[in-house]
Amino acid sequence: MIRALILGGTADASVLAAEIARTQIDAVYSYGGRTRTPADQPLPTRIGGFGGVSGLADYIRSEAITHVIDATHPFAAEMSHNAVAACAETGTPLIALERPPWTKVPGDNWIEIRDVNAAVAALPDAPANVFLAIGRQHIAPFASKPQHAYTLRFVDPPEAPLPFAADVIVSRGPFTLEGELEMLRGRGIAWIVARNSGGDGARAKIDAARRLSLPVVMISRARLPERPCVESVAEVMEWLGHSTRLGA
Ligand code: 3Y8
Ligand code: NAP
Repeated sequence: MIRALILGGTADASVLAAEIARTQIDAVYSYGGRTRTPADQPLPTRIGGFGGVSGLADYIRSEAITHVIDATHPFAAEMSHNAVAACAETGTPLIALERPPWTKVPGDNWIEIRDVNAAVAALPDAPANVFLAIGRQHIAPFASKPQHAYTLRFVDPPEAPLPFAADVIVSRGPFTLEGELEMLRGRGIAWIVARNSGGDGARAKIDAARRLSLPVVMISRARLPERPCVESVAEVMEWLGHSTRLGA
């Protein structure tokens, strides 16, 4: 009998959860507990960390999990590393559901860099209106360039004081091209900093930047550990169905 654990937190994970609920496969959906009111899921849901690799391995054993699907965000690297280690330790089949990165198309003006510190360095010295579309957790390094007028976008209102003066938009997405064009034009944004999340939920700002000929400082993904990886919910369902067929 299958009992699947979905490491979620993305739009793709929500689509997978709906499909799994429809097929009546026994499953649990897991959020990391980053946002105040995460979207409801049609599956039993747990919220919060497991307590590192050992905590996840204990959870897999105590909850009799037979399959783990890592459907976390491409930048949720620590969770992905822990899933590989815990599944190796417990001998549990693991698959990752990961959308491909966005690729440049004619008209895109990307400055591709590896991490947030390089993103700060890529911004000009002369004051500019800068939109940081990288969430809440990794904005501190931009305090070293306080001359810019920053716009941030968070899922929840900021709880702590910000490391630099900034205007905060509170919105969880997904975002639309029209909405992004209006926001960027209205604020006279001249630079965008983004992470190459892939998927549709956040790509509107990239399309809007192209339309407005704005430079995008694009943070590339860190390398994730080797593990079986698919790009579609259908392939995950086949993987689960395949195991069911073998009576696992
Ligand atoms: C808690 C679940 C859906 C899922 C929505 C996707 C699309 C919108 C794009 C911008 C970029 C950013 C951020 C973003 C996107 C989707 C998807 C995606 C980027 C929720 C969610 C959780 C989180 C966590 C949150 C992070 C933050 C990152 C905002 C739910 C809404 C910037 C990533 O305040 C915090 O601590 C927020 C933390 C990790 C990155 C960061 O470092 O701040 N996502 N986002 C998940 C959990 O607890 O396990 O609340 O319902 C999910 C979504 N975020 O329902 O359609 O699928 O990718 N999320 C980035 O850099 O791309 C926004 O603003 O343009
Ligand atoms: P991370 O840095 O890779 O993980 C840090 C720790 O958070 C993990 O070691 C684990 O704690 C806990 N954790 C993360 N995801 C979890 C999950 N789905 N279920 C249970 N625990 C989880 O993670 P992150 O980048 O902060 O992302 C957190 C969540 O937000 C994930 O669900 C991710 O899919 C979602 N998200 C992230 C981004 C992004 O830009 N990073 C964008 C959209 C959505 P323990 O070690 O204690 O187990």
